[in-house]
Formats: sequence, structure tokens, C-alpha cells
Amino acid sequence: LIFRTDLAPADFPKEADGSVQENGQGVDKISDGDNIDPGKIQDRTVDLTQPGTYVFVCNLPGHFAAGIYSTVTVSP
Ligand SMILES: [Cu+2]
Repeated sequence: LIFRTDLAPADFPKEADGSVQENGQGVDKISDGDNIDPGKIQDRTVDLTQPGTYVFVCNLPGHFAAGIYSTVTVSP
């Protein structure tokens, strides 16, 4: 999943299992798709034309809490 957000990942809205609440307040989900199996790759086209902070998240239970996310900043 990819969210555009002004929140720090630690402040993301969470489900009871610790995953990110996909339609929660303060995170705007801009990309979703099939899960990617370990060792596999996936092509995906994502619109990053708007400046801001984007967080790429693995939202399987426990994975976000384990730090499986990456932040990308798009400057104006
Ligand atoms: Cu994962």
C-alpha cells in the first residue's frame, strides 16, 4: 500500500492487530494491489506528481509494526 500523508508513521491510525487503518484519518491511500510473495517482484504505476510525503507500507499483520515501510518525499 502507498499512503500520502503528513503524519509520521508512528502516528498512523492503526487496527487492533497493529496494521495501518487503510481508510483512517490522516492517511490517503493512493495505491493498493495484490500481495507480493517473498522473493517475487511486482510492477506498479503510482502517481507521485503531487509534492508531499508518501509511505510505502507492507500491511500484513505485524509487518508495519516491524518496520516494513519506506518513506519517499516528493519536493515541489
Ligand atoms: Cu510484509
